[in-house]
Amino acid sequence: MGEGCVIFKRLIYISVVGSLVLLSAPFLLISSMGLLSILRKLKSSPDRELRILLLGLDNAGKTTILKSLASEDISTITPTQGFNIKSVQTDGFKLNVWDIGGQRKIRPYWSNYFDNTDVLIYVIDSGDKSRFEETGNELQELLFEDKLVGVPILVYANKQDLINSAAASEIATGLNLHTIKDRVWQIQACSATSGEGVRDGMEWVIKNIRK
Ligand code: G3D
Ligand code: MG
Repeated sequence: MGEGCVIFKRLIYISVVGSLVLLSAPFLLISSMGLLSILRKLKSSPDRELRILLLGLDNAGKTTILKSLASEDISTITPTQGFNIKSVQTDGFKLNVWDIGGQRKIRPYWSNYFDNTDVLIYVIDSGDKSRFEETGNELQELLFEDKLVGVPILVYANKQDLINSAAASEIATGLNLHTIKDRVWQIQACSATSGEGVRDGMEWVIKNIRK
């Protein structure tokens, strides 16, 4: 065998191994990233940020969910005065979080935050049956918002760890979620304190981000 042939074989070997390493790199990368990072990588481009609205009545568990999602990723949490809105911004990713209900007077100003929403996440305290009607009404109003037409919605049936909590299916029926026909929706049972179910919900979000 000539020396040229050996060098040629080596070159082929190096290029095959090199390609395999290059091909597997994205998968290795994804498995080592947090969910928010994956969201960011999937959606971010220099001129477009991913916008998620995280809404629900006060005490539903939004802040706890946010903390459980964010881990080390969140760089700033800025409470906006008067609105009770938190804006979480990382590069290519923006999460607007606020408590709805009891803030009807400022509702006209909300629309600033509705612009270009990619996904709406609505959090419900599954243990607080006395407020199911109130939270259902708020959700209905959101579904009628012009700027949120067609925006995918994930409902977290939170606090599933409480013994008196309603099942996600019960909440879906009570809130008439099955009548939603103008967008994709999902209800996800979760417990923000234990973290159970939170990740599953975000995986649905990733799959259903508005194109
Ligand atoms: P909000 O941001 O929607 O207003 P918070 O709600 O995240 O501040 O949570 C309100 C309270 O509910 C907090 O209790 C929080 O610990 C609790 N909570 C949030 N998620 C869960 C859950 O999944 N299970 C249980 N059992 N409690 C939860 P405190 O006592 O701090 O007010
Ligand atoms: Mg809060």
